[in-house]
Amino acid sequence: MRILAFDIGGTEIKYAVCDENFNLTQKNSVPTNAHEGGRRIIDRVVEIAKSFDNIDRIGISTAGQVDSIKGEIIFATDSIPGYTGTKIKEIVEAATGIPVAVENDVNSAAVGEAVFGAAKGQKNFVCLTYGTGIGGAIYLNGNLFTGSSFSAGEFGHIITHANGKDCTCGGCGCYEAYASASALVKSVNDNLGTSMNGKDIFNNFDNPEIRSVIDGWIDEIVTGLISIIYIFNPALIILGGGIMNEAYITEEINIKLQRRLMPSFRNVRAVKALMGNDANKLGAAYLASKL
Ligand code: BMX
Ligand code: ZN
Repeated sequence: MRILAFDIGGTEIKYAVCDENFNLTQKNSVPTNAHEGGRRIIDRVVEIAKSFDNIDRIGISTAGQVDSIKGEIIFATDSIPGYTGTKIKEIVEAATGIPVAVENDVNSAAVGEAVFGAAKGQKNFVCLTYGTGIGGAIYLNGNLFTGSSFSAGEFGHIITHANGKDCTCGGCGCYEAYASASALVKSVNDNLGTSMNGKDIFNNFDNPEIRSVIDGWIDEIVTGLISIIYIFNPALIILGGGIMNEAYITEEINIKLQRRLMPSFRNVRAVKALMGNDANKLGAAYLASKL
C-alpha cells in the first residue's frame, strides 16, 4: 500500500510517500502561506496529491482541533486564520477519489511515537511539541484520548499566567505564549535587541544573558508540565519540536521536574521524540493505513 502523508503546520506543508513498511521517501515541503486561509491550504494539498500516481490512501496531520471522523477542523487558532470549519477529508476525497484520514498534528505525532518511536510499548504517556505553538496529545490505556469533542490535550492553552499575555486562541496567559519555541525566540530578541532564530540562540549558549533567558524559558516549560503530570501521573512525557534536539533542554527539564514535583510523581521521565520531523507524517500514514 502506498500512502501519501501530509503534515500541515503554520509555516510549512510537509509531505512524503510512505510504503507498506512505513518508510518515507520523496520528502518535500511547500510554504503553508497560512494567511491565504484554509481553503487555499487544502487546494494546495489537492494539487500535490494529484501530482502523484498510484496512491492508495492519504494521511493528513494538521495543526488545529480535528474531528477525525468527519476529517474537518473544528477550531483553529489565529496561527492559521480562517482554518476553522475547513472540511479537509470531504474536499480531498472528492478531488482525488482516494480515502483520507485526518488527525491533529500532535495526536499524529503521538501515534507515530507509540507505533514506531520513543513510546513503543507504552500504554500511558503524554506528548507535547514546542514550535510556533505548543501542541499536546494524551495516550490512555494504549489509545489516543480525544475527549468528548475531539479536542483533548490542547496543552498549549492551559493557563500558566493569570491575566497574562494575549494568545492566538483568544484567551490570555496561555502556556504556549510563554513556553513555545517562538516565545523563546521572541523573548531573547526583545531582551537583547537582536533578530536571532532558534539555532542562533543555541549557538550563543555561552552568552550569560542568552543563557538566563533560556533558563527562564525552561522554567516556563516545567511549570506547565507539572500541572499536566499532576493530572495524568504519566511515567513518560515525549517532547517534540526541532528545538528539543538541544540536549541541554531535556536534561534541565528532568532536573527541574525532580526538584519541583511532589515525591509521589517523580517516577516520570521526559524524553525527546525519536521520530523527529517524521513523527506526524508516520502517525497520519498509520491512521490512513487503518481506514
Ligand atoms: C496550537 C494549535 C494546536 C496545535 C499547536 C502546535 C491551531 C492552528 N494550532 O496550539 O492545534 O497542535 O498549536 O502547532 O489551532 P504548531 O503550529 O506549533 O506546530
Ligand atoms: Zn491560547
